[in-house]
Amino acid sequence: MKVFVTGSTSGFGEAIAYKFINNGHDVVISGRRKERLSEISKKSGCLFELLDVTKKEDVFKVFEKHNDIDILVNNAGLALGLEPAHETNIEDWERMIDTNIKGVVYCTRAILPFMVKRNKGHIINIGSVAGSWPYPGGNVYGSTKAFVAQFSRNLRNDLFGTKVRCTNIEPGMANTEFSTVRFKGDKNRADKVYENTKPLTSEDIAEAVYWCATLPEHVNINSIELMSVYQTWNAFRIYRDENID
Ligand code: NDP
Ligand code: 8X3
Repeated sequence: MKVFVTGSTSGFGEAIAYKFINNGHDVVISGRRKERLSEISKKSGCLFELLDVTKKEDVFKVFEKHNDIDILVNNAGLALGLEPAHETNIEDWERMIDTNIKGVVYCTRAILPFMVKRNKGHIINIGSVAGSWPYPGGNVYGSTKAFVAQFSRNLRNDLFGTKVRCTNIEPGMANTEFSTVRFKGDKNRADKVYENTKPLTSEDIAEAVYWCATLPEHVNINSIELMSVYQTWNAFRIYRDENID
């Protein structure tokens, strides 16, 4: 199979790329950091494309070139900040929307006609538990992943009658560069997120992606939600007002 993974310079994307490479598949890795791409490419022999998924024309050009891919993994994404909505930076919100929503939409729209024409293909989106479960400071990040969940379901509906598959993988907390990016390079704050716990690993996510991709062609996994056993939901919070009348 030929697999294209967006955002494969670190974390899930890199592990997903290696999972397919190590199982003998052709992989195209991509992202914005050229040195990382060429390093991985040199080590593994895979192809790479320098690609910022927020750049619409570049995205369409890349998939015109790689129009024979069997699997697109829409993994590129990020969270920025954990402040309450009224204190956030609007540019952070815009970047999350541009990357996590528009990036997924551009890549999907660019490759989908080719997959439908071949009556073969699989779009695998990396959503998040944050798309289903709200948490303080999750505001726009969680909403972008809710978009990914509904977009994935709607895609399968439009693909009715074809063999093109669509899956949304929704992980919980995993230790990657995600929190360092979220806290704008504050590694100490990022490390605290994972202190004294055992989060999911990138390899756990790669395993789930690979399983979905290698099932018999009539099987479509709509979604998978996975979490470390060290993480669950929390109770509803009740605000107690001392001065309530
Ligand atoms: P990382 O920060 O390690 O990886 C993010 C990847 O996305 C990098 O390879 C980065 O590459 C790429 N990326 C970011 N912006 C762009 C862009 N504009 N164009 C192309 N590539 C881009 O984090 P994760 O591996 O954890 O994140 C991967 C996905 O998983 C994201 O969608 C995230 O929301 C999701 N997720 C993460 C969870 C976690 O707890 N870690 C849990 C649930 C979901 P580069 O900088 O080179 O462009
Ligand atoms: C990343 C997981 O819980 O930090 O999507 O939002 S979480």
